[in-house]
Amino acid sequence: MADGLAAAPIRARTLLAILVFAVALGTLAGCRVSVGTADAPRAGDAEANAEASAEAKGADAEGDTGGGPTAEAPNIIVIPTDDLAAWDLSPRMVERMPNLKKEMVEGGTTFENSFVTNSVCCPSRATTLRGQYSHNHQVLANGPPLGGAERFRISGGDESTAATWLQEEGYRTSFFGKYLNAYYGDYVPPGWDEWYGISGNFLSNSLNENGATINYDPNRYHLDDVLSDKASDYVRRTAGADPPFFTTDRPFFMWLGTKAPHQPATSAPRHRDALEDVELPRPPSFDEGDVRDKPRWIQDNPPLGPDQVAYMEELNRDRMRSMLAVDDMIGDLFDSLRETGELESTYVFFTSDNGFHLGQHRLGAGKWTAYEEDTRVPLIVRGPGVPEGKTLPHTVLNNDLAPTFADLANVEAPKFVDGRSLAPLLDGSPTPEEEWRQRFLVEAVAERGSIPRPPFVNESRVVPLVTGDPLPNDWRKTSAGRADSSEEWGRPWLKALRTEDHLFVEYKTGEHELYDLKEDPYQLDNIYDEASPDLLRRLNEQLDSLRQCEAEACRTAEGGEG
Ligand SMILES: [Ca+2]
Ligand SMILES: [Ca+2]
Repeated sequence: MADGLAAAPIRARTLLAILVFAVALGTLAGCRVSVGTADAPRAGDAEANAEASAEAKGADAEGDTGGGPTAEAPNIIVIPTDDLAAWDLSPRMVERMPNLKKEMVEGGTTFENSFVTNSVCCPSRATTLRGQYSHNHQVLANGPPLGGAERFRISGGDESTAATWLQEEGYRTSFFGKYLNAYYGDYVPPGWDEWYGISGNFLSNSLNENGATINYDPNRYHLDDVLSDKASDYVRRTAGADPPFFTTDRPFFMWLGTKAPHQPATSAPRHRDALEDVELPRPPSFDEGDVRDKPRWIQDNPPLGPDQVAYMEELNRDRMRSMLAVDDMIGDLFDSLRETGELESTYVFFTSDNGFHLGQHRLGAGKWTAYEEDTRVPLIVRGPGVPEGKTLPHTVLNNDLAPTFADLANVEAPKFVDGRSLAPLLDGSPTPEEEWRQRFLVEAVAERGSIPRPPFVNESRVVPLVTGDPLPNDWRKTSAGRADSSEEWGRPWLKALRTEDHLFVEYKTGEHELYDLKEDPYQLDNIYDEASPDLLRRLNEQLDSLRQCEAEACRTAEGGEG
C-alpha cells in the first residue's frame, strides 16, 4: 500500500482540478472528459479515494456517463516472452529470477493450468491480440501463405485487437518488442499510439520505432535491455505525472514482448557466465524409450544421440541465461511503476506465446505439437485485488487474454471473441473450478505446409523442423524425408482435444493419440487402440463441437460459465 500513497493525492488533486474547472465553464454535460464511477479496484489512500469517488459520482449524476476510461481505470501490461514453457519456470529457476519471484509469483496469482491453443509463435500471438482460436483468425503458421504478420494485416485481423478496443475507449497504448512473425518494414498496426516493434526475423536487432527503423548494433546493445529501457521510460514520462490542464490522467495498455528465451537465446553480456550449474531437465519422456505407441512422425525419430543431447544442454542453459535480462526488466518496470505511483492501479500479465520441448518424445528443440510440453505456458497475474502468492487450478487459455484486458478496462469486447474474461478468477472469490472451462481445442497445420511442391526436399534445402531441431542425422529415413508432398513434411496437420483427464489428438494422416493424463502425465503410453468405444465416442463428439466453433459456441463446447 505504501507505494500508492504518493500517487493518490496527485490523482485526487488532478481530478478535483478538472471537475472544478469544467463545472466553472459549464461544459461538463456532454463533454468527453470522463470521470465515471470507480468500478475497478483502485490504488492508494482509501480516504482520498473515497473522496474522489464521491466527487466523481456527484459529477456523474449530472454529467456524461458514457465513453472513455474512468480516472480509476487500471493500467494493463502484458509481457509475452517467446517460447518460454511452463516447465522452464521450475521452482529452482524462479529462485534465480528474484524480481519475477517477488513481484509476480509472490505479488500475484499463478495459473497452474495455463495453455496456448496453437503452440507456435505467430498463430498464438494473433490469438492473444484477438481472443480467438486460430481457425477463426486464420493466422495458421509463422510465414506466408498460411501465416505471418502480413496475413494478419491483409485479412483485417489487426484492425480489431485488444489494442484497438482499448484505444478507442481512451486508453493510451504502447507496443515494445516482438510482434507477429515475418513483421518488418515501416508499417505500424492499428491501435498503437507508440510502436517499437522488432523488425525482421528472430535474429533481428532492429526496431521499427513509430515508422522509422533503428538498427541496434548487437555488439553494443542487448535488445531485451533496449526494450526494458524503453518500457520503463514510457512509464516514467507518461504516467503518474499531473496531466496537462483539460485532460484526464488516462490509463495505459502496454505490450512488452521479449526476445528471450527464443533461440539463439543470446544472453546479456553480464549474464554470459551465469547459471553454470543449470542442467537440462530429463523427465520420463526425455528420449522416450519405446515409441511404438506413437504416430509415424515420432516413430521415425531415432533415439537422441550424444551430440544432440550436448546441444540441448547448452541451449537450455542459454535459454535460462537469456531470461535473467527479463528478470532485470521486470525489476526496472516495477521500479518505474512505484516511482510514478502507478503500481497499485496496474495489472501485469506474465506469460509466453508457446511452450517448448527439448528432448521429450525424442524430439529436439521445438514446439508446434499438441503435447503438454508445447501447450503449457506460464501465466502469472498481478494487480488490484488479485490475491498475492496464490495459485489457481482453472484451465485458462491465451484465448482469454484479450477479453480479460477488455473486461478489466471496462470495455466491451467484440462478439467474435472465443475466449472468456479471467476477471472472475482474479478477485479473490474465483468461480469454482467445476463451473469453469472443462476442455479446449488445440490445433496446428502441417509444419512445412508452405514450402514448394516436390522436388522440395534435397540435401541443400533441408530446413530444421520447428517441432524438433536439429533433424536427426539420417533425416532421409524420417517421415519428413520420405514425404512426397509438402503437406506431409514434418508433423502432420492436427486437431486435438484437451480435457481435464485426456489428451486426444487426431492427425490428418488418420493416426490418433490418446493419453490418460492422470495416469500418464508424460504422455508415454498412447491408449487409443485399447480405449473403450464409449470414451472414444465422447471425445470425438467433444472434439467435433470445438473444431470449427465460433464465439459463444466455443464457450458452450468448452463447458462451464463465462
Ligand atoms: Ca514463440
Ligand atoms: Ca511410449
